[in-house]
Amino acid sequence: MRSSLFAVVSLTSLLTACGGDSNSSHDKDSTAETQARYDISITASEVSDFGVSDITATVIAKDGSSVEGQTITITPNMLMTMSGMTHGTPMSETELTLDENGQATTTAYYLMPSMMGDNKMGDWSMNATFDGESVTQALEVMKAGHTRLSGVEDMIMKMDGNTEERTYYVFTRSAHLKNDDNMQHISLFVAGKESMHDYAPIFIGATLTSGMNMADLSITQMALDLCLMSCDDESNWKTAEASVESEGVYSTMLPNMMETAMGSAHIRLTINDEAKVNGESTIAELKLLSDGSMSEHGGH
Ligand SMILES: [Cu+2]
Repeated sequence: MRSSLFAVVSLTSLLTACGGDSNSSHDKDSTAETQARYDISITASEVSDFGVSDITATVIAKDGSSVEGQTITITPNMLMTMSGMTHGTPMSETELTLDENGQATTTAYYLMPSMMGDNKMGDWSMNATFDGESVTQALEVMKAGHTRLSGVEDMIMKMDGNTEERTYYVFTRSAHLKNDDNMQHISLFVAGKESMHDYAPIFIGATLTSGMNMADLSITQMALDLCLMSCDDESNWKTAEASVESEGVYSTMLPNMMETAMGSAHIRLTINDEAKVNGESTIAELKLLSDGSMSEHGGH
């Protein structure tokens, strides 16, 4: 079964997530080369049905010295085939601390797949910069998907000097059925747009910096609510809990969706007491179960 809802969500993100500013300050050398002092490499886990992949960077100093505790910067980039524009994508972290093996791992939440059906959308790459040296690794992103909600008074500055309602993106990390309680354990990630190249995890204590008139948005209240059915009844809404380990990650439990034959939930997002909107509504649909429809974006 194919989900028409998800097709709409994906198309919306294609048209609007990537149609904005084109001027990027992102002009790194795109060749994967390593200069004298370090071997830097990037590996990615398989991209999930919802466009989530772990990215691991490894730095080896050629003189054998330790790089533990030093910072590496990871920058995602998509070069759009049609427009030639570039944009980034939400990441759990972009400034990472290397461990004793010279490794650090972050998570990418992709806004778009490389291919949609037979149509090439663009080329994804991941850049790692460490101590003045950098490597860019091309990546295939076979699947992507998210739900968008927008600010109302919550506006950001664009590069052309205009403003736009800030966009928030909700990604499905996982939705596992645990048979001991017959509940679907849901894990989500929420990011907010700062610019085409900067997307920040959303959590209480975060400060967004690209507000209108350079005003910061310090997040002091945030609620991500989910409801599976009978959502006119407020008691059927549940507020997801923030992870203590990972910024922007939220989890909750919902009734077994296999039994309810529903692959998506209704969601609401409130930040600093402003309900984010989906057109006229404050409720959006978030796909939680993969029905295989995303694999059509595979291409090869
Ligand atoms: Cu794109």
